[in-house]
Amino acid sequence: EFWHREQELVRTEVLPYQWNALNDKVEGAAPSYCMHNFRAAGKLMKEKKSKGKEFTPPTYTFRGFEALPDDPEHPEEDKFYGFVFQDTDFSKWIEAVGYSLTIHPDAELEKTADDAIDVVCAAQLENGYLDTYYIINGMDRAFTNLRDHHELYCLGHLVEGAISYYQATGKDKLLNAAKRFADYCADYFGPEEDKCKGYPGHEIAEMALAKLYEVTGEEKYLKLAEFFIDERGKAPNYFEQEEEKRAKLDGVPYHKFILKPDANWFDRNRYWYHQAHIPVRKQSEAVGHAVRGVYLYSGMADVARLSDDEELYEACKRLWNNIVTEKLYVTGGIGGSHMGESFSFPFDLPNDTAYSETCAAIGLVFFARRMLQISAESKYSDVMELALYNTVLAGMALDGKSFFYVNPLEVFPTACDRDERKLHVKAVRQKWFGCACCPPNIARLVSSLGAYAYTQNEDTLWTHLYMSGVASKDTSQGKLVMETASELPWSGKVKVKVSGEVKQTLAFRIPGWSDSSDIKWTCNGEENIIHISKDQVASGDTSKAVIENGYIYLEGVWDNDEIDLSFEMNVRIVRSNNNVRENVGKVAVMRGPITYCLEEIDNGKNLHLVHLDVVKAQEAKDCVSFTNELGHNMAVIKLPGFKEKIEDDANLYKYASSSINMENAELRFVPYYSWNNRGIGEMTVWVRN
Ligand code: FUB
Ligand code: ZN
Repeated sequence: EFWHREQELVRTEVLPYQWNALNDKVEGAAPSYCMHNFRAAGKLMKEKKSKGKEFTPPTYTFRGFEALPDDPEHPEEDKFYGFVFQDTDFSKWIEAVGYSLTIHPDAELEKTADDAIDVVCAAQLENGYLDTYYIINGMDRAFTNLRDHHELYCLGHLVEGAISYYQATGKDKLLNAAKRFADYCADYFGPEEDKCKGYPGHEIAEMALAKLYEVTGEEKYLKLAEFFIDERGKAPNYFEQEEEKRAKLDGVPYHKFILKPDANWFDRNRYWYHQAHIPVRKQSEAVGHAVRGVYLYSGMADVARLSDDEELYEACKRLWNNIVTEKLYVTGGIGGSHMGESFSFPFDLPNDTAYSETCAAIGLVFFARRMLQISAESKYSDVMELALYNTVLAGMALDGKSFFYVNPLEVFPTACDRDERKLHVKAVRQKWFGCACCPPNIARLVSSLGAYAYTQNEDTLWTHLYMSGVASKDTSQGKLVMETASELPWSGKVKVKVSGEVKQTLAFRIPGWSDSSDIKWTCNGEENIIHISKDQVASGDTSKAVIENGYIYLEGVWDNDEIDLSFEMNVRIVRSNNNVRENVGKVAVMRGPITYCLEEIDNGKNLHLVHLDVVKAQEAKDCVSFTNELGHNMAVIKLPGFKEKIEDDANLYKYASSSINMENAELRFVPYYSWNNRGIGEMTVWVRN
């Protein structure tokens, strides 16, 4: 089954590999220094304890946003290395470990994790503060650069990692450490007069604190999340005030940045990057750093749900709609611009210079999941599924051993290191990154996918993603068990067996990609069948089911019943809204939740000269076949097209009336997520027609 393979890959390949990476033991890969830093901070804490009053704490020196050893062969034992947020490599890893242990107990992995937790906890200050960057470099400057220095981002990841590990194992050592750091922050930040009015430069603490509130029931965590959300973007801007204070501390003149006469667009709008340009509740356009954006929106959705905050929910809806109507790639990626890894202006979705960071697609999945928790509407789950099957999966090689950070929709390898605009685009997955945010993010999402497939309230269980597996729900009448066997993403056939003799409404998503759906089910020995058309109009005995917001709701007392869902899955040839300048005159091929692409290995060089014959392609029969060539079963699509012959005469320019030599070509499309698993070469999602 599709996702089981991915989860097994995470367990057997990715987690051990990442543990080595965290310990700088992957040959040829950029060192992480993550565990090195925890050890260095732990050593310092030990020294502090043994020296007592004699201990002289380090005083802060800024050694760069990324500090690297002078001699890479011999990093100094006591120094902090890596990015200011390097601790989060551990936090994401332990989060993935927790989820993975829930699916598959593994004593050896748990032991490794327990030992790692000991190292991490030994680095914590007595007051609860835990970010090795400042512990090692000098606490005198802690919380003086919230805009750039990620301390609250480290808090957020630590909290999420600790919760996952606690829920998986019942062990609360890391959870207690995370709570102590959160308590320290709750004492430090807040609306009270004597507290700091700052908020995270990189969001995540908002959703993490909301989760911590749900796990512990302690209101102060939700209040802190709310505070962070509501302070953001208020005037006067906190980041600006903070910068002014810092200039004083550094004894340097302070120039209000945005008033600099020669400031470019990006600088004039620098608080967009942090979604801090206007108060969050007033925001309608997704702007700035894309990962930060969707992490913020996820936190907003959590707080809106937990506090019944209608105004905040409205802002979430506006931001969601803006993303999906103007800023979403056909691969489910977001954040098209490499300038600040950010959302670009409306409809700017470049293919060959796309940023489309893996983490940003993951953040979109987080946001979708949270919107679904408030209101089950397939407009969220359709996009969640698109992001998952395409950009998120493309972020990892099929053997789990290399990763993409940037996910372009078109690649000409020669240009990647020669065209300045494409220097961020890699034509081949990397073993690891100095800034290794994406690989552990994939690991934590893939190993917790069950939580995205379902949501529930007291009387309803929703299925959003069709993954094979067992879901169970404790109800006041007993346990409901739902066993799903899904053929997705290659066929739209899903079988669900329900048992438990429990009265419950079961809701199933009708995928937006399906041209029609047939739902057959038995309940109390009675057989029912309903046909749903593309525009979601039902025929058959419609008294037995309700269709709402893209979900079919079946109510009943279920016991040993079967539900057959059959979603018609055809090849779809799609075009963009013509505001997307890049894609005019081009089409993309999709089938079910999968977006396809052409690769050089199948279609030869010069993919810019390839045309799809849309008319013939739409009529093509038997164009889908299955292959196991990449070690797992996947559907490939062959469609008729043409290829312009390369012109090898000496004329760079000629009259437009001069003929172009075309030859027929059978185009072989493969799933986008599988690209670059067969060596380096050209790739394109959008094809001329
Ligand atoms: O800043 C922390 C992480 O590094 C961000 O989420 C990524 O976009 C990368 O910049
Ligand atoms: Zn990332």
